Amino acid sequence: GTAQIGVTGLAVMGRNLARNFARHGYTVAVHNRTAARTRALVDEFGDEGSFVPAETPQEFVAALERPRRLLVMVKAGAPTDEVIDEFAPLLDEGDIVIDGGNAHFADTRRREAALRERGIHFVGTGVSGGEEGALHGPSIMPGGSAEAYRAVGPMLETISAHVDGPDGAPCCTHIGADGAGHFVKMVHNGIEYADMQLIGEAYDLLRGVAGLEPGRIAEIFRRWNSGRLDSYLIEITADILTHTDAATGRPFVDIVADRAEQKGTGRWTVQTALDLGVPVPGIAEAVFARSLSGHTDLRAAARPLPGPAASALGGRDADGFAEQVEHALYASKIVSYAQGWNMIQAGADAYGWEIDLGAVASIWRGGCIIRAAFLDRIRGAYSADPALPSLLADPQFAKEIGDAQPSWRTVVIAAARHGVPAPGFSAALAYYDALRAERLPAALTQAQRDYFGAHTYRRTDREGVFHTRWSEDRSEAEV
Ligand code: NBP
Repeated sequence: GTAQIGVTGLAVMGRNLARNFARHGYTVAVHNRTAARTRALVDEFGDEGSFVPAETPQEFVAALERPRRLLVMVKAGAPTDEVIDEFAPLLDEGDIVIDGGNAHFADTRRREAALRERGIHFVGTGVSGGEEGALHGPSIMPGGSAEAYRAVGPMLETISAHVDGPDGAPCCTHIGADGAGHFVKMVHNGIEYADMQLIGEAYDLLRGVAGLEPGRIAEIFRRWNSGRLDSYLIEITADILTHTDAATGRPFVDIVADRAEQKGTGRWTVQTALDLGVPVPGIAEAVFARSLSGHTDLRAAARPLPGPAASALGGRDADGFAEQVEHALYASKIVSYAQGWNMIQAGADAYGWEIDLGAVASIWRGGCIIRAAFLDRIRGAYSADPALPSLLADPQFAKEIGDAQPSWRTVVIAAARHGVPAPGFSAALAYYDALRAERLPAALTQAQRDYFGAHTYRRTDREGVFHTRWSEDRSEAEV
């Protein structure tokens, strides 16, 4: 075979990744269960580079140079297992299967172990950036062994997004063994949910509290986008808010049904966080907010409930308020990224991955949905202190969040006073205050547990584990 890489699964993502490889000068074998897609790719884009179309798995495998590199881009879940089962018998020791689908990291761990038994490398790889990213440069998060990465890493780095131009830093790095790449991709998506929720709350507050129209809010977002909030999501938000619905002439945002859907990676993040015991309330609130929006029955039932009249601030001091919202958004963003990075560390601890936390920030600077100037700051924080326990402990972030917190509180108060839901802003503030608290009411919780269940407690003044005989004479026993 002569192809350096093969792509099987030629829907939007696979097709565009195959084209991206070809445009970078690689010979690409292409295959799809339904051969019409393979032919369509070569017919439409064959002149972009060197493609070797294959109709059958046998032809596809034969087209690849050794060790073979196969990128699987099929629908995540059972189809991935079916494709692996179909191809594995055709492969030899040392061949490398890359799964670029949105697999759950636990599935990736299982698949990697099974293929390793047969001497085949399995590189579960997170790919972010959607259809456009796949073609022009995504952010790529490969897991699997270091040996496998040596064989596929350079090609993946070549087709990834690059920060600061084509000769700049690639948005691809080896994340860690087995499922580490898909784990980190999952957390990326969780952070993306949180970012989107916080932006939604900022918009809602500017509208519901300051009484601003979408066009005016777009200008504010555009201004924010030239500052520390500079990011893809802020940029597209401004663009969406200027869009007018052609059919009605109304702001587009007003004619979209207010029910946010989800494909499940945010939910996976929160489920996994619960299993790992790592607090990620910012991500959880974002997942729950989407879920709540879809409960039309609950919402209809609650609609008659009383609340404050909307828009009490009116146009007065809208700019001052917008400034405060910017602080709240930025502070809440720091908190949700801090939670995301804690979760990556927790995953690394639980599964024995050596993840370079700064490198994760580095490869999210381009290509992916959460790409932002901010990520370079996170990279910098971890390069200054690789053992940073929390982003909130970084001196620069600590200073910024400290400076932001008075405005942040004002905004959360305004949200409550005006009846605008801001679960992301308030949960982030509660997390911030809980972490900084000298004493938490967890003391009372633990006392309650000891009261009703003899679950014991520790004391602040001396070592040991204690129980109070609540239903007897209330004497204390050391246990
Ligand atoms: P889809 O997720 O829609 O999958 C369609 C592809 O899967 C087609 O090539 C289809 O072949 C193939 N396929 C299916 Br379905 N069942 C199969 C089976 N049993 N055996 C062999 N092939 C099978 O495509 P996509 O949107 O391009 O996404 C591909 C992967 O990339 C997914 O895992 C997705 O989660 C992930 N991803 C998507 C995005 C995005 O923005 N869309 C971003 C990042 C990652 P057929 O043509 O014969 O039906």
